[in-house]
Amino acid sequence: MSNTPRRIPGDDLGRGAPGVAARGRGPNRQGEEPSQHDDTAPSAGWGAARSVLKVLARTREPANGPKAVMKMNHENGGFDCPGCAWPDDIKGLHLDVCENGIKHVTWEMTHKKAGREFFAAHTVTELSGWSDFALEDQGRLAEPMVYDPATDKYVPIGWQDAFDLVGTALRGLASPDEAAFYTSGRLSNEATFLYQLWAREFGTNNLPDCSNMCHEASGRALQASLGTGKGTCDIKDWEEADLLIVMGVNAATNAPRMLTALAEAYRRGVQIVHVNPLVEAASRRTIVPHEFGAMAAFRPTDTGTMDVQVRIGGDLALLRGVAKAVLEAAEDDPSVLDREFIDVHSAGFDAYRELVRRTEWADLVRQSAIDEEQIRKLARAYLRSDRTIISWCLGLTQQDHGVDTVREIVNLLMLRGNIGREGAGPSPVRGHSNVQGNRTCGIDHRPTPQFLDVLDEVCQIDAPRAHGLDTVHTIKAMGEGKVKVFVALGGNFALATPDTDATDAGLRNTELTVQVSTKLNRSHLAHGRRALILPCLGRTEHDMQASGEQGVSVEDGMSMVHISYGMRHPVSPDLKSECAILAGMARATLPASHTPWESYTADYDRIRDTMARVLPGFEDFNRRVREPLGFRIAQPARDRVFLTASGRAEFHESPLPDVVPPEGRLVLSTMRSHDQFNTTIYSDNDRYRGVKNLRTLLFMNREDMAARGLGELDLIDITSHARDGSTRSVYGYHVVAYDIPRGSVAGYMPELNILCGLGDYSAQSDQPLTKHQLVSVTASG
Ligand SMILES: Nc1nc2c(c(=O)[nH]1)N[C@H]1C(S)=C(S)[C@@H](COP(=O)(O)OP(=O)(O)OC[C@H]3O[C@@H](n4cnc5c(=O)[nH]c(N)nc54)[C@H](O)[C@@H]3O)O[C@H]1N2
Ligand SMILES: Nc1nc2c(c(=O)[nH]1)N[C@H]1C(S)=C(S)[C@@H](COP(=O)(O)OP(=O)(O)OC[C@H]3O[C@@H](n4cnc5c(=O)[nH]c(N)nc54)[C@H](O)[C@@H]3O)O[C@H]1N2
Ligand SMILES: [Mo]
Repeated sequence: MSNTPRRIPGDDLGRGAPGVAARGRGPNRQGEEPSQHDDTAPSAGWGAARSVLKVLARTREPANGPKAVMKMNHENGGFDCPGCAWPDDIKGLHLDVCENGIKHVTWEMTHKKAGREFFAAHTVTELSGWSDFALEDQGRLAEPMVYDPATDKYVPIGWQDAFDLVGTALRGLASPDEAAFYTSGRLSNEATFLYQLWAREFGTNNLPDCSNMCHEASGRALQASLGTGKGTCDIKDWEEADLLIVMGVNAATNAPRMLTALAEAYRRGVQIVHVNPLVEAASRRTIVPHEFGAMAAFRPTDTGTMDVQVRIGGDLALLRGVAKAVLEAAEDDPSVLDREFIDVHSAGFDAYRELVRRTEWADLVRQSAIDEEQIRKLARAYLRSDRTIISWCLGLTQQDHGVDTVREIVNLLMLRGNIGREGAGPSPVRGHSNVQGNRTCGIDHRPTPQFLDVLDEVCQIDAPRAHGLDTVHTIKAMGEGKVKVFVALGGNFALATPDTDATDAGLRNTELTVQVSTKLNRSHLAHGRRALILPCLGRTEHDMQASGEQGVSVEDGMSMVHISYGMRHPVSPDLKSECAILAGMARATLPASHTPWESYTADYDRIRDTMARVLPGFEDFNRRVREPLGFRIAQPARDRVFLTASGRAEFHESPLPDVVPPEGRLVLSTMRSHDQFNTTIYSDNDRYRGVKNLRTLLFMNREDMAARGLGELDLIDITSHARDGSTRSVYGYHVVAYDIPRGSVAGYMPELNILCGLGDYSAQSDQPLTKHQLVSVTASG
């Protein structure tokens, strides 16, 4: 094993930056022509500045915006960026922020308000015709509203009346399982704990959440392989690794602060490999996000990384190919394997080795779309490395075989003992800023009996043991009339979920929908027979309760828990905190409850005291959460303690999935543009991919275009072919030539969710297959 990390020359596997030659054709949603622009060129720093300034101007926050930015992700007294879950810089950077975090925060900080006058002026039917951009652009929701069927408008309602309406509806159900309680990954740990306590004390585990669409596969795989649902790395490991393999993530857009880690790694000469059907911006340029203050200094550099352009769904085959090359090398030189790790800490190695031996190179090449020599080159990089981190996001998880792929990551890492030591391990890139904390604090439709036993004992409740509904099955149950009350703490269920039409029909089929939100969105318009909009404080706003100002805690993607305080006056006096709203609804539902809902609301330290008794790793929560940078939840797997049935890390033998599309079909992956946060669209541009004023597009390989007689920006219709034989179509999209493997195409969520049939979800994770839809494409007739 070499101790000197070597850098792989950039031109090894990369195939050049993507080029988009866009000619204007047809107006887009905002009435402008789609066009090409040059912000993909290495002066993108100014593009970022322009993009941020536009958002600041639109939210009328040019003065307060920068002040808020200075307080983001600060170790003392700041608030946690509500954007992504990348950890804060442990060296206490003065400006640990990024372009997209700034957009996200200023979006929440707008002074514009959608109050009673707004709702009096528009029927729900009229609003349903508005664009999603226009809905959120009305500003912050300002007071509780209830739907009035007589006028088809939302009208004001007092907070207590709203709580009573929820309580009466829930108590009127034949069974608590006729209600579902959705969470988006923004909810604080304290609100999360109250939410699941309310649902379970009421009597159901129907707790669908955005993880069901996001990293459910990672959680299940890591749990099975390592006995932990989370990654084992922390940010220090990222600083010590000598090989970083980054799979299925668009880091420059979706975890921009990861670029700081990548830039530092690059400077240290670390090998960086990006595995992605698209060559994304992070592999081409290193833009250090916290240098936002000196925008002109944004440093576009050639990162000199290796790009492996795998076909959509081909990651498992690629990983297995690397494992095959490693095991072949071990035949000559057994020391390339970490025998000690394998013998002492793992189980199942011999069966795995035999499976890999039996798998033919030809199949691995065909399924990954990467030739054998390229796979061997990646394997050589792995063999040269002493400390490897493999990181991944949605490109791997939103697949039929997402669990198997993540388990294959662990298999590969284990071969060379890259688990539970410094600078090495599996490191998923989590999504929403607190999506990991939501799971830690009890949002789980499949809770373990151990968790429920402790919850019952500490909180004196009798939680149900039966598993509840996840996101896909909640939609089905609403459609069948089995779920009659739908409560959402944040998020935009109507748009974020697959099969937009089925979700819409499901929501409309309920007795009551309750949306706790900050901004108007589609989920307020796709509502039940009765409907409530309950506006809450955002993370940037002061939260005053009876005992004084409150902070809430969050957990980042690397298990660090810290406290976050607001920094400005609430946009409206009629807002309540998420904890207060939850406590109000819970009391109205459970009038005789012994849970001290009112006392919890008065002082969140009391919620944390209870959490400290229920949640492993949260001992002494109130003190530790107030330490600078907070505390890290202990990770047994990091210390090679594996809480699996065998007490060892488990090798897994998964079959090689067939991901090659049949003749005439293509595989569609849906993803985010640079200017959106999930269902919130900031503009119709996708700067790093060189697209302007266009979202209804499909990125396609030139040869696949030629085979269909399509020219650049031609109008196309896309039809998806679901596994149950049903088809769904969108019309009048534009095809954009792109550097993407043949047979693979990509476009944007949430517009393309309409194509994702509700029945198309993974048997391994129940995740919707939003990165793997079989489609056919024809010129628009
Ligand atoms: N600015 C911003 N930040 C965000 C979000 C946002 O919307 N905007 N969303 C947050 C959330 S909730 C999440 S979960 C994360 C999502 O972060 P990402 O996972 O980066 O999200 P996507 O935009 O869906 O991009 C998926 C990436 O996977 C690649 N890909 C697609 N199919 C495959 C495949 O089969 N194999 C491989 N190897 N790659 C593939 C795509 O080309 C793309 O680069 O980001 C979080 N951060
Ligand atoms: N086709 C396709 N579909 C996907 C994906 C994909 O890659 N492809 N990705 C999936 C993934 S990874 C995810 S995480 C989901 C995202 O699904 P969600 O989390 O449901 O959607 P968001 O767009 O993040 O939710 C935005 C809304 O949250 C509300 N909000 C914002 N801040 C706050 C707050 O502080 N408190 C409260 N209560 N509300 C707030 C606002 O009203 C805003 O309109 O989408 C999934 N859907
Ligand atoms: Mo996510």
